Amino acid sequence: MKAKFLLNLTALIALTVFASGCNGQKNNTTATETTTEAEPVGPKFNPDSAYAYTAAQCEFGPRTMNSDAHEKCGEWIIGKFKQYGCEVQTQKADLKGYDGTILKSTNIIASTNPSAQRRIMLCAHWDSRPWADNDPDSANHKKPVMAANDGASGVAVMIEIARLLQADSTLNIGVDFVCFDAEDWGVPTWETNVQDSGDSWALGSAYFSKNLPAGFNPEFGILLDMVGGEGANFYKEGLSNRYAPDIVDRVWAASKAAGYGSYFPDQEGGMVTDDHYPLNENAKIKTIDIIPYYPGYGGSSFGPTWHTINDTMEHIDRNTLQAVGQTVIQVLYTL
Ligand code: AHN
Ligand code: ZN
Repeated sequence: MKAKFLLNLTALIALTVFASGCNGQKNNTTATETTTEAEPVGPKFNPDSAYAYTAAQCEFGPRTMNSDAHEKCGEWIIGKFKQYGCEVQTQKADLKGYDGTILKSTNIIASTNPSAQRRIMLCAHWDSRPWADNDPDSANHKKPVMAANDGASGVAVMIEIARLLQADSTLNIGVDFVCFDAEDWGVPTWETNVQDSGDSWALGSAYFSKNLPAGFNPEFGILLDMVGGEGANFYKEGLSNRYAPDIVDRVWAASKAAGYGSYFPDQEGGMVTDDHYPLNENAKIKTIDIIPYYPGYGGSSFGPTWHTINDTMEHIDRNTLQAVGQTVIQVLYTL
């Protein structure tokens, strides 16, 4: 693998300040400033397009497991990836929720350039959480989450990338877009008798990690989780740093080269049990998680709308979608 970073650290601005001292002698002071020049490569990510794909999913209503909106949205997602030239397969399974509910789960796998040996996985979950159990008003805890950010945003960024890849024939590698189902049926906060050991989440990706489609072998993966929220910053997530530090460094460097480094602080955030965990642990596919971290916010480190009834289009910011989308494009085009 060739690590080629288009990071240009050589823009040196020399400021020479001449000052006269009271004795008439000249003082010559030189200050040196280093800046990082952005060098974006690849097609331009269209934030309006990604925003529209986010809204389109929300228009079905909350895509909670076993619901009609979920079924219809799944068909819509498949149709979009097909429209943009991907080969699409589905992986269906009946999975058991923490409460015994049978969840009719469908993972959607959409591939560009199927004959390419060298492949990268992009992934996101597409189901909505059935309970807004982190809402400040407990009267809302049993209402479903619209999941504009926590669900639709990651899928939308992937669909926009699929559109761009179809229009651009210069990329020789293949991309496997995987939409995981049944991520967000994790133990709700009101279930004080049920212990949340972490394994009630990410059921679709756990199943996928133990039942990989034939020949599925990407070099690494990037999970997009809540990539459209206003005010989001993406700190280096702990499990990503543990399993795939080289991929984390590559993606964070790409964010700077793409011109979006301000969204990706070079600091570690929390550790999150998410869809990348089973991929790393079971399938041994190095996968990192791009997930927001709000260090100053008390309500949730994932931000103010997480698992609340306010996770709606009103709180989706096109600039966040663009920062993540253009960073991922940068990674794909600098491999
Ligand atoms: C846990 O709360 C254990 N994981 C969060 C994963 C998640 C939920 N991502 C989006 N929704
Ligand atoms: Zn969630």
